[in-house]
Amino acid sequence: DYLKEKLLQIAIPKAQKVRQLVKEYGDVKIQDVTMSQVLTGMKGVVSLMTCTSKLDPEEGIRFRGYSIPELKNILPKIHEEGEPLPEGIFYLMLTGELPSNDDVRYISEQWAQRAQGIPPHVYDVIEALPKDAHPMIQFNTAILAMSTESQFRKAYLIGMDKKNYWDPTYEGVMDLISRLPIIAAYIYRRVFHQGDHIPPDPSLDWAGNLAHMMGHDTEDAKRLMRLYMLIHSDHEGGNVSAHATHLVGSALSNPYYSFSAGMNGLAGPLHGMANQDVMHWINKMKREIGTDDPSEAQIKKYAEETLAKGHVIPGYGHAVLRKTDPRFQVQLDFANKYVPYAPYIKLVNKIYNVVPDVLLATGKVKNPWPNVDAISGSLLTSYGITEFPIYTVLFGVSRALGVLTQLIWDRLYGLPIERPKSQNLGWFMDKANLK
Ligand code: CMX
Repeated sequence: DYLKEKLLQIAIPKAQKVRQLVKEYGDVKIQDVTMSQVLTGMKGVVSLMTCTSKLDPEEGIRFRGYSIPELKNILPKIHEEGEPLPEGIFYLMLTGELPSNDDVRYISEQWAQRAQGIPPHVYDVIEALPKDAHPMIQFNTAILAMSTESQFRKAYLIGMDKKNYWDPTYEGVMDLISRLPIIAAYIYRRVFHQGDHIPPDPSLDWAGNLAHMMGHDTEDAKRLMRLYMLIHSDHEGGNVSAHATHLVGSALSNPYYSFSAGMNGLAGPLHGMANQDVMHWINKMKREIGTDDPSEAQIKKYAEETLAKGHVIPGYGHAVLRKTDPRFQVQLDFANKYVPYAPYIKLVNKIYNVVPDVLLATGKVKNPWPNVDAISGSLLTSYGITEFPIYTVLFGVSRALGVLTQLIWDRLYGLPIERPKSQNLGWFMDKANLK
């Protein structure tokens, strides 16, 4: 596997640097941490090392230094006019280098081949769940069921040298990523299409195949799926899905356990489930107002009522971003280009015109702008993928690319178990001299 050899060559000097930093510069102070940072979700506390991507509050995400608009131009595509292949961003996050067409083809082929190894019991486990179990429950259960295939545990028990842990991690990650589209499509067809399954087409790319297996086999749907898989793939290391994957991986849990932990976090409404909740919020608004095409004044009132009830407006706000999410913008540009008259896209535009001011008026929301989830469901719906509960699963398939790449790097760096210190309320009160 030339990719593995290349990765090791890149990683050896970097791992040495990490060891050197710990040994020779371990006492260098990097930050002061305040009471409020700890008590409000550790925002801004630098406590993780993640190399796959970096999030700037104003500019948004960069993957190994490249923004989304840049990647749209430089990553390999199937068609000139099409979207980059997610295989390319995986290669970039893994190696730190831009892939050639051959590199992308190699990964496509690797994944197509490895995808064939899903053990039959995984389908039995999915089938044992009620059809109306949320697709994220089915997805995560399948991920855990697939961990019977983990090579990491076997290698660990045999007594592998810890320097080599990255190797079975890499193998598990490649297997797992290759299989996620099949699992996601299986769940989709099981729940929403009477179990009428569509076999993979090994000649297709990873994201194109997902659209194909879901039954959305047009070139347009495949193009959308490539974009979706590209932009959801990573968002730095501190978000819940990335951090949970990293944390559980630090106990040397295998890639399946680690990714499953991340997916449990993605299923929360403040994180990945927001893409489904946005659609519920929009549809409830249409029902309550009694029209499919509410005015901006009506949307404003509905948004204010949402806040008055003590609910969040899904799809808006962010723990780090302080501007419109470029992942929102790139989807809006895509929608305005290909499906400008789609009713849900028109609604997304109208909501964007009024909700930021409603949130700003609260005086407490730090970021009133839309995030990735404010539009992704409306875009999928406009392409006929109308079953909202599958949206977070699609997010999860994509998120695997970043968090699992970082997991390989965690093992290449030889990072130890994560164990921050906790204190009780009394300790914090003492620090503040509060009785
Ligand atoms: N609607 C209503 N209130 C909001 C809000 C929103 N969209 N965004 C923030 N707030 C509120 C917070 O709930 C908090 O209220 P309290 O002080 O009463 O607890 C206050 O504003 C300050 O919060 P913040 O510092 O601006 O935001 P946080 O970092 O705490 O939370 C996030 C970030 C994303 C959880 C929050 O903006 C939110 O709940 N948004 C809606 C859910 C959503 O879209 N999540 C998806 C994020 C992207 C992703 O991970 O997929």
